[in-house]
Amino acid sequence: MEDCIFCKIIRKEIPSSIVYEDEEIIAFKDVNPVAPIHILVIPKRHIESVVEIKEEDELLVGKIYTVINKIAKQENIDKNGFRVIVNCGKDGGQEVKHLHFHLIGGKKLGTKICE
Ligand code: DGP
Repeated sequence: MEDCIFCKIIRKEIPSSIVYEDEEIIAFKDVNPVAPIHILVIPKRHIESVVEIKEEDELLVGKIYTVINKIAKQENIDKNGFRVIVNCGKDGGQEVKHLHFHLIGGKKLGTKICE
């Protein structure tokens, strides 16, 4: 059993504000939102980061984007747009070692995508 904070959220050992869930994917509000909408979309399977994605995960990772599409509509940000960010590793600023997609929107975002 993974001793990872997001795995604990998946197992409901840590409370979170869940906005979407199916057998393979869960999405919940980020605890430190940087915009009015800031949701983390994650696979339930523990994949550490982008560099740990394997061929067998291709369908799952593709499905994450259709889930993001659904959530964007659900949260009413599909028309105005949003940003999807995946941090990877130390230089990428990844703090939680469980693959996650930040879905950020609900305001006009800055044009800088990195500093
Ligand atoms: P990253 O820097 O890409 O690894 O982003 C991790 C994000 O996870 C960060 O924006 C804060 C969020 N986060 C960390 N711990 C928790 C938690 O326990 N609950 C929720 N909802 N979000 C968390």
